[in-house]
Amino acid sequence: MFVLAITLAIFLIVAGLLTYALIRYRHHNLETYNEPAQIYGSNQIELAWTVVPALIVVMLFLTSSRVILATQDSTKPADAVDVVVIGHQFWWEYRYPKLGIVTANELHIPISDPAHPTPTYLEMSSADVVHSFWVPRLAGKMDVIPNRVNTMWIDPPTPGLYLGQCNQFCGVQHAKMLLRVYADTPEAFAAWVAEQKKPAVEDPSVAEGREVFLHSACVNCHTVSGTMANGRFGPDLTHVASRDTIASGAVNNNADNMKKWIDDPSTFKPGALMPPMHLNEHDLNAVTAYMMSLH
Ligand code: HEC
Ligand SMILES: [Cu+2]
Repeated sequence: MFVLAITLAIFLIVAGLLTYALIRYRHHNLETYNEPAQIYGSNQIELAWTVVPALIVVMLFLTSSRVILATQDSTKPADAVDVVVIGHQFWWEYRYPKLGIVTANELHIPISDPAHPTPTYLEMSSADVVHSFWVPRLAGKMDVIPNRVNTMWIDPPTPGLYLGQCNQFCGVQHAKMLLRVYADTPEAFAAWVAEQKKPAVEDPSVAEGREVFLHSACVNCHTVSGTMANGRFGPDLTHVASRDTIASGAVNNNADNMKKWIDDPSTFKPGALMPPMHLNEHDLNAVTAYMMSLH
């Protein structure tokens, strides 16, 4: 608000003088027109228009750096939640090292009560190219860069779904690399953590789909905890059915979309780095049922 007040005052002065000059000195009649006095070289005027703006810029610089330093220096409370964020072409990996959880694309965090703060500290890096984590209602942008760890923290006080978008052009499907942050009440967050910590459910009714999954290339790219599938090129699928969307927010998560996705990801996301699996109709249905059982 302080910066806004200063810039607003500058705008009003400049725009006011300009409007005044436009009206006061508009010429009506060429016959009676006299050129106003022309001033060439004036140390006073030049000094004034150099020194005054320089002082204003120094003042704006000091005010903003105070806020930036205070934000970055805040001490991390013991109850803070740690999340390792890894950007991939074109999805987000989230690892909670203290909780032993790995998930993708939908970040769950607890809301933070100002009296008892539980902020979430993000440690961010990239598996391939530069991405950028940007959820406008939570914080500023932070670039996600290979071979470098950037950090930021977020602490929304109100529960809800906060949407965002990868904000550095990272390839063909950059536009569908969406961010979804779920700020949960402490109880809802604890319940989510308890569910995610469990190994994948072994529903006997989808045993056939599990076999197809475990005997195809899926396992090279995807992890399902408790099975031999431990690939890390694609999202962790241990609890994929618990997510509202698939493919980084590209489409809603339901059996129909899941089937189309597994058959050919380019239906929704041309250029996604999962190849079309081209399973036969029977196997495709079985694998889809298996995916939808992974709550
Ligand atoms: C070459 C590696 C590769 C193979 C093989 C592969 N996938 Fe994927 N998969 C990916 C990648 C990469 C993504 C993320 C794509 C994106 O969102 O841009 C993905 C995304 C998914 C998703 C969406 C997950 C989410 O949370 O949004 C599902 C479900 C999925 N794959 C299932 C399968 C199944 C089932 C198979 C085998 C039939 C399979 N995949 C084979 C790489 C692979
Ligand atoms: Cu990206």
